[in-house]
Amino acid sequence: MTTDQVAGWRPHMSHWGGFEAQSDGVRLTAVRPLHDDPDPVPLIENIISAQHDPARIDRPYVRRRWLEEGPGAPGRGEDDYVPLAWSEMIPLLGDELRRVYDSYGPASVFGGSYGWASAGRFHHAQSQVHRFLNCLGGYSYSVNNYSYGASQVLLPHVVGSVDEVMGGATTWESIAAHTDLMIAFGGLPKKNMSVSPGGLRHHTLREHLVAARARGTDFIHVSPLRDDVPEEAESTWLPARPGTDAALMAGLAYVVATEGLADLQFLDTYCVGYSQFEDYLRGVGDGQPKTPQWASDISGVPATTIIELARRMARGRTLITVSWSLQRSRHGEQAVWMAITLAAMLGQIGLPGGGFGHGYGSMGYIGTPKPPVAVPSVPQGFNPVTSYIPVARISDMLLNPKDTFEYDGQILTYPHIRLVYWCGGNPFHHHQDLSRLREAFSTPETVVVHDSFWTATAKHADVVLPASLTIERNDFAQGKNEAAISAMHQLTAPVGEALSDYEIFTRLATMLGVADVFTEGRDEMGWLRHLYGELADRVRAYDPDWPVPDFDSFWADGVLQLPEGDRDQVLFAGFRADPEAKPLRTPSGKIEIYSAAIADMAYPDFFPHASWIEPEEWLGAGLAEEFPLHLIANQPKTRLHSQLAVGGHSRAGQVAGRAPVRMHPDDARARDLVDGEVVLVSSPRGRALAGLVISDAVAPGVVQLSTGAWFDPPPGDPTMCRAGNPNVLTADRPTSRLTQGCAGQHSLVEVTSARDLDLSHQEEDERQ
Ligand code: PGD
Repeated sequence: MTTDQVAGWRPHMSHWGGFEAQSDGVRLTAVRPLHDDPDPVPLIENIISAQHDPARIDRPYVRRRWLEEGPGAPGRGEDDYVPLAWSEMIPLLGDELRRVYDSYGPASVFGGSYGWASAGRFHHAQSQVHRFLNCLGGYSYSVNNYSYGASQVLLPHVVGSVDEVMGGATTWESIAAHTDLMIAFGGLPKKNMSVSPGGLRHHTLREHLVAARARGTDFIHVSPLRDDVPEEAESTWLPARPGTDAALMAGLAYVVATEGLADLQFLDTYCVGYSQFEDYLRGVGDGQPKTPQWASDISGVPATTIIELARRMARGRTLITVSWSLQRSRHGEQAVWMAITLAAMLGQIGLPGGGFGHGYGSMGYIGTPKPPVAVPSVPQGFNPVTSYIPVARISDMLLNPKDTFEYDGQILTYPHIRLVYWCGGNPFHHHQDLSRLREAFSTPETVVVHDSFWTATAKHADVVLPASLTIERNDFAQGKNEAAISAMHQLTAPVGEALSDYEIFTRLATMLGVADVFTEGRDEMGWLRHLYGELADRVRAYDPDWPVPDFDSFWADGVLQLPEGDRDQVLFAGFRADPEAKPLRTPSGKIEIYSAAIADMAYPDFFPHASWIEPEEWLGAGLAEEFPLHLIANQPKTRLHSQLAVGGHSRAGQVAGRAPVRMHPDDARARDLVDGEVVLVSSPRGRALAGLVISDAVAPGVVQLSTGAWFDPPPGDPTMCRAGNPNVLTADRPTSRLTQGCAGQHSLVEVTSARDLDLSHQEEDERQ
């Protein structure tokens, strides 16, 4: 034990950073960030204040009508719940699982269970649920994610890999040392970069920006939000109209092409299809040259600025980065492909500090070198089921069993789902058009949810099982690309009768006769020792001299440093150095500016080269008269997604008890709205109440309502959210037929005062 542990300080980790805490065994009595974290984030407070909130699920519950009338009983989302003892719940759920597997087979169980859940290698919720369902025979699954699902499909066609673009991104050290101009489409928001899956021990963004500025890197950010970049970057703001980045980049590319600034040798050696793209720029097929004026008319950025910027990009070492949020919109992939194309024209891909990146503004690990040793995770077993969906097609799947749909050159069939098993995610937070999702969730016979809180997803389940928080169990974590693992000590007893997902599945597996396969004879600490042992073997195989203490010493120290990746890592440096020996994994082995594979798919909404495609829901089109404002539904600042929304830091960010919606002063004045009042945000899909914040950091014509408020519809009206969840407003449309990703970032809306609305019926839900 360290001196601090004797004093009661024990280490822990969250997706938003590490901390140490003292506890009285029931709750945390003191918390401090890790002593060597240069810039810790205040989200840690949410953990302390949310733990004993009345919204915790204290014991197992079952929906009343499901219990009384059986599987398929109506009323999901409106019904009340009956508490059960674990000894009653396990056989009830075990029998239901057995019934569904025996009657309909494993493909009828949806275990896609998307969600971030919590940090921790062993208690990783998705791994646990997948392993358990595989012990029963498998499940219909989901592919890709909500974060960058469109890019996950596009990037393999264009540069041959997703992992390399994300994990192998040019490091911040390389940027600070070499980049003259970093142009960030979608900005570099600190709130996103403070988070990393699995956590991060050091928040170093500020240090990197200061170092880069000191050496002379200039930052420009293109975004509807001025504060999408930390102050340290001293960035120049280009407030482009939301969703028009691909057009703006095409205008930049036009200048590069027509002023002789393109690196033709690079394009010839490392790329295929530039001539088709240049034809597009010059308007050969459609009669519309993509001139700076054309780009300006669409994006709102002055043509002179576009011309100047293009020339400047060609003058020095330039890194073009696109945030993940940009591809989370209709045709959002085009901005990603266009950025790669523009970077290829500048000829700097593979050079230190140059080329392109994807996600510097989206996640803490982008720009951190990939460590050479991979940390083991819980094996998920074998899933013999072949039916799957791209993750954001959940409502379509539930509403249209056996229908076909297009995806990445294939025609797939939606499985007929009888039982949905969700563990570690909140679809009633993360999916679009929530009233449609509620309709979709009314179709299965049974919905099972494990969560720690009565989220809207838990309130749409038949069987609700209380999951412990990370501070109520033991684990260890590794942040993506972090060269360390961090011990996560159990800090308190679980609240009520909450159990870890592992313990819940172990009890179910025992009842169903598959405990040996599921547990392999290990308990929680047995698994931690086992995974640590595997890691120790891998580290020693990589470097026999690397110090790896035994598990107990690691557990007492709280951290094990691992071998580091290359701090000078540059994306595609190997390919640039020797394209023959290290080709990209594309059909041509090169960067595909034009993709013959995509051309073969002949999708009407996806051309074989990057292009500007106007979204259907668009300013200037019919809807704009009724809904003239452009909503940005981005990630929240005071919590991660919807997690711990009842925590103190999260609640402190509310305005008038609801999610804050930001609006430019001119737009507020035109609507006679005042700062701090409750407003109604409306779209063609629904309405959300929110608290108004008037700010000139938001471009005129734009409003920002972040995600994460727990969907809170009044009885009988699922199109309305009283808490301010923007996903009642967003459309459940895919990014495109090719990628079928989440397009939830944008919607057209109108904002009106709620002064005349009767808000008196907003008493707290009794179940909380
Ligand atoms: P979270 O709030 O992280 O959201 O969607 P996601 O579903 O991941 O949900 C995690 C849930 O898991 C929480 O309810 C938490 O309490 C629970 N949980 C945490 N730990 C555990 C555990 O150990 N066990 C169990 N059983 N439960 C646990 C996020 C998704 O939203 C993402 S990643 C993105 S990028 C999308 N972004 C947008 C967007 O930009 N705009 C819109 N409109 N919509 C989006 N949705 C997407």
